[in-house]
Order: sequence, then C-alpha cells, then structure tokens
Amino acid sequence: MASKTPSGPRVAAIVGPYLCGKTALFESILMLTEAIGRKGSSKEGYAVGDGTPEAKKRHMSTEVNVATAEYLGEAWTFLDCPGSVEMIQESINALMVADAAVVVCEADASRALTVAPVLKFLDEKDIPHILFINKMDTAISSVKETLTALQVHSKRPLVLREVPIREGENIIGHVDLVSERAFEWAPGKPSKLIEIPGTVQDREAEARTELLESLADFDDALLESLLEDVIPSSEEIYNSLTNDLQRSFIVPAFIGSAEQDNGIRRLMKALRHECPEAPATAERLGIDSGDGVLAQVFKTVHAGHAGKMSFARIWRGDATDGMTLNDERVSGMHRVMGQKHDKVSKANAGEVIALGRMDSVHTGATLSENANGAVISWPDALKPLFALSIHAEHRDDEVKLSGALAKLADQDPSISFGPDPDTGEFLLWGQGEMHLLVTIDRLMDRFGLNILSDRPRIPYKETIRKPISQHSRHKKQSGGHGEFGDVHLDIKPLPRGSGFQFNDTITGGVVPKQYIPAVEHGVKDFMSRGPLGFTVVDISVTLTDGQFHAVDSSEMAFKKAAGQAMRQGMPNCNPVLLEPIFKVEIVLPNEFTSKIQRLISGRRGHILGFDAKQGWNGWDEVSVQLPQSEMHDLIIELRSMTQGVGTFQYEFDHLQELSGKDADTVVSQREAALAN
Ligand SMILES: Nc1nc2c(ncn2[C@@H]2O[C@H](COP(=O)(O)OP(=O)(O)OP(=O)(O)O)[C@@H](O)[C@H]2O)c(=O)[nH]1
Ligand SMILES: [Mg+2]
Repeated sequence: MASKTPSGPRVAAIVGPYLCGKTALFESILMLTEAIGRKGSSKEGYAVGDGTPEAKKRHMSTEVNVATAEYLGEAWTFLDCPGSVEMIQESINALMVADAAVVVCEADASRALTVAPVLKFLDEKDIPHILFINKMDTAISSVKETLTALQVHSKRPLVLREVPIREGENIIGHVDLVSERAFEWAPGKPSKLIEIPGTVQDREAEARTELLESLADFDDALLESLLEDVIPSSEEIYNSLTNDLQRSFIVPAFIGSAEQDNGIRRLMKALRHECPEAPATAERLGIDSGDGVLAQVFKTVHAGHAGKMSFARIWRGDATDGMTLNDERVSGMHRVMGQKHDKVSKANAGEVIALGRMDSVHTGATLSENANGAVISWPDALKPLFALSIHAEHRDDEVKLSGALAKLADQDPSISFGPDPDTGEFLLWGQGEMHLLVTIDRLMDRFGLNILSDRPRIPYKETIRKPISQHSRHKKQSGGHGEFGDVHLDIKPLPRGSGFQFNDTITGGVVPKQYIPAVEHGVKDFMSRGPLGFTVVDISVTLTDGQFHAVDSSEMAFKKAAGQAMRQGMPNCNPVLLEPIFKVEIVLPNEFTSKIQRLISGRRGHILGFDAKQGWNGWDEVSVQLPQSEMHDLIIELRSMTQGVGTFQYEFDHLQELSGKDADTVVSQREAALAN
C-alpha cells in the first residue's frame, strides 16, 4: 500500500440499524488500536461502550459512546451511535462532526430497509461513508444479495472491496480486491495470509472488474487504462479509492465479524488511508479557515457532581483549558473514553474534547474566542412523535422535576416537555415509547425522581347545536348587603373555528355599563367546563336584557347571575362533543402503502391522498386526517408495520363533532374523572 503522511486527529462515527453490532465493532477497533486490553460484550457489559445504567439495563446503546484511540501513530475519535430509530437525534448530532461514517449492517437482504434512513441522511449531507457488513459468522444472505438490496437505498454506488471465502456453510476469510491477497480469519487473532482458493478465483476476478469499473466512472486516467486493457497498479487504485471516499463519490463495502474481530484491521486501514481530515470536513461544512479556535458542541451531558460537560469537535486552532469560548471560561478539558474522562491541558485541531461547565452552551453551538464569530449551521431538533403525561410520585418533587427535565432536554434536544394548554396535564414528548422510558429512567438514575406516567388525555371540546334565550336572577338577602343581578342571555351556536363572541344589546341602562364585563366574566368562567365536562367553543352569548338594584347589585352578583344562566341554559342547547382532528403526513416505503389504508380506517381516519416522495426512490407520502385520540400509539404501529422506518409529521387541523357510542364513552369517562 502507498506510504502515507501522518494525518491530524480524525473522527469516525459508527452508525447503522438497531443491534447490528456497532458497539461490538467499536470495542473491536479499540482492542486493535490497543486503547483497551480486553473488550466486553453486549451480554456481560462492554468495556467502554454502553456504560450508563439505562444502556446496561436494556443491553442496547442509548446514547453516543465516545472513545479516543491511536492507530499507527494517528489520533482517532470513534463515535459509536445508538441504532434505535428513537435515539436517532444522537446519531445525527454525531454525524454532523464526523469526517466519515462507518455504516454497519448485517448480511441479511430482507432487512436492508432498516439501513435506508441512515444511508439517505448520509447521501443528503454528503458525508463520506464506508459500509461494514457485520456478523459474517452468521450471514443470512450472500454479500452480493445484501449489497444489491442496500443499493436501492443509496444514491452513491456501493462498491465491494472484499469477497468472502466460503468453506461449506461458513465464511472463513476474505480476498482483498485491490491487493488480491487472501486472508483466513481466526477469532480474536490476526488473519493469516493464504493463497487465493481456487473456488473464489472467478468470483474475485468478477468483483475486481466491477470495482475498477466503478472507480473508472470518477477517474478518467483509470478509465483510459481499462479501455486500453492496461491493468492499473495497486497504488493507482488506492489513490482513486482515497479520492472517491474523500469526495463521497462511492461507498466502499467491507465484510467481517465484530464479535470475532475479523475484518477489522482491513476496515481500519481503509479509514487510515481514505478518511478525510478535519480541514477537508470543515470545508465541506462551509467553515472558513480563519484564525483562532473554532469548535462545535455535538453532545451535552449533565453528569451529577461533575456538572455539565460539553463534547466538542475542534475544527481549527488549539484549545487550552481555562481559555474563554463564547464568553465562558472552559473549566476542565477532558479526553473521553466512554464514561472515563482524562483531564488534559491542551487539545489540537481535529480532536474531540469534553469541556467542563460551559453552562450557557447548548448542543449544536459553535464555540469561538470571539463570541460574535461565525455560526456553523446545525440541523433543527427532531419533532416529537410520542407523548406521555407524567408526574413525580411525590408532590414535593414537582419543581425538581422541571429542573431535571430542562437538563435532559439540553442533553437530548429531541425531547420536550411542559403543560398541555388544554388539559393542563404535564406532558413529556419524544421519539417513541422506549425513548421516553429511557428518559424516565434517567430521571430516576441521575436525579432520584420516581415518575408515574400515563396516556395523555385528549383535549376534547364541546359546543351546542341549538340556540336558546335564558333568563336568570341571582338574589340573596342575608344580613347587611344583599346580592342582586338579573340577566337575559341569547346563547347561539357559531360555525366551527369561530371561538367565542360576547355582545350586549342593552339600552336605557337596564344593566349598568360597569356590570357588563362581569356578565362576560361569568359566561367565560362557565365555558371552561360545559355540560359535557369540556371547554366550550364556537358559541356567541348576547346580553339582551336585565335588571339591577341600586343597593344590592354588584359585579359579583352579575357574574353569578350570568354563570347561573349558562348552567341552566346550556344543557338545553343540544350540547355536542368536538374532537380534535389532525392532518398527518406519513412517509413510508411504498411496499407498505396499501397496508396504510387499513391502519387509517381502523383508526377512524381517512386518506386525503398519496404521492411518491420527491427524491426518495421507492417511498410514498400519504396524507391523512386522523382523530387525535387515535394518534397516541400511531408511531408504534407504523414502525412495526415498516421495519421501523415509517414516520410522520402532523399538525392540528380542525374540531369535528363526535356523537354516538364513542361520544358517550368519552363523556362518561370524563364524568367519572371529574367525580374523583
Ligand atoms: N454473530 C455475531 N453477533 C454479533 C457480531 N457483532 C455483534 N454481535 C451481536 O449482536 C448483538 C448486538 O451487538 P451490539 O454491538 O451491542 O449492537 P449495536 O449495533 O451496538 O446495538 P445498538 O447500539 O443498541 O443499536 C449482540 O448480541 C452481539 O453479541 C458478530 O460479528 N457476529
Ligand atoms: Mg450499540
């Protein structure tokens, strides 16, 4: 292989679907680079990865694992991302600061779809990436089938760099298509160089030709050699590969087994030779090459007594502990190894570093010595898809809960929280049920808060169908001052979406001017809970007549009279329940579009239309209307129907009358709740 000038510190993000072996690969790389002496496992606990209580409890990654290592004299930071679609915000944040991504997947063509979201994101953002087909020890599909199935989801050509060597059912090694050298794998040990077995020679030659042809598409000199039947040298091929990864023209594909440490050295060598460095990545991101330190925060951790830690990639300049960035003094700089942080006094451009106590700095922030310096763009946080109503088991913990949630939302911008404006319930929003359960675990583990959760209430409303005129008199004579107020109200339904209108047609001062606002007040108070138990909307109330008493009338008396008139009149106005209807745009692979029809009609919704999703080959966008009461677990069902990749966006559309049995159930449940 061509000799290489040592590079500056680089960052590789390890991404891919749930449980495909990313953390296993991360630890295998750390072993190879001698950053650790012994790796762990998913079952018994990893040595560096998944060290938080939430990750240990679930045997999955729940946030990005960060580790630094040195390979052949060059510095690396690896960002092992969680695969769960519900934790995708973490992966997006890590990818935004990576020089390249290693996309891990399994050799299983039937699950290619699960890799689609990450491939599409990398394509969209032009992030150079390498494919690592893992678990070759238990491969379900052939490498070729896997690659063909994955290609559907990638704009860039996926180009095989190795072919497997089979022995019966088992894969026992690989042939490198550039050097044309064959290696026999040995679990946990370096591979052994062997002769290319006769059984793979044809396959090897065919795959090598495909590799060269793919490279020739982006390399005129190579194309010319091929046309003239000149076999290019290994060096030419490597140069072409380096250029193609750095410019994100192709996606080279490697194979191996993270658990058995097979194929890892080859992957690392490709990263070493082909992965771009920080200045090139900074250029891709449009960061100018000015003076002074420029860094970007991609992860925030509130670590108990250690306080807030901001993980940042340094794009340019050398950072020192104690320096001022964004008007805040860096108080402790650390190199990160999983849950372990080692204090350092200085860090160079390209490195990833955890900065202590940058309290006003958030994930995504650009850090510079000049607080008004350039701002590097950062994607918006994901919109929430799932909510639970939560409260602290102990009432005294409510204030502590808000503080803790503010910290967790700082750490994970894809959660949000706050009271529902209609129901008053305290809601926690996130990307799915597991995401919220992990968040609730964090509240327990890090803040000692015991949380109870429930399905959120639906903010039903009510209105009336029939107008009425209602007279009511409030009169009380007891001791000193009496109370007297007398009103005639016209209560009328209004069209949907009109809200509430209050008027008066009082002439001759039958209700003195100063008492009219009190009448309106009394009406409004009543409207927060109508005859069916919900907020009343879309009505008009007109004060048409009334009487007063020179001594006993007061604002309070008129307010009470108005409230009484509403209480007496409204039940006779033919009250009706209104339920919120949402407009939902579902995005999913078109092979599932026909199933959506059943899902939506089963949830009392209807389809407004569907179309192919622009720029997403093979995906549809289905526009539907759905009652809010049917949306709570929509994301759960949609994901289970679409191998986890279906998603949606939504907005409130309108209120719609609900009658019959469904309405009766809602009203009787509300009665029972109010009686408690
Ligand atoms: N057979 C086999 N199993 C593997 C291999 N690599 C990982 N696994 C197993 O796959 C499971 C998941 O491994 P992890 O590395 O934790 O997967 P992950 O991709 O990090 O999972 P998330 O981060 O939760 O998405 C574990 O049971 C591993 O033991 C491999 O090369 N071969
Ligand atoms: Mg993992």
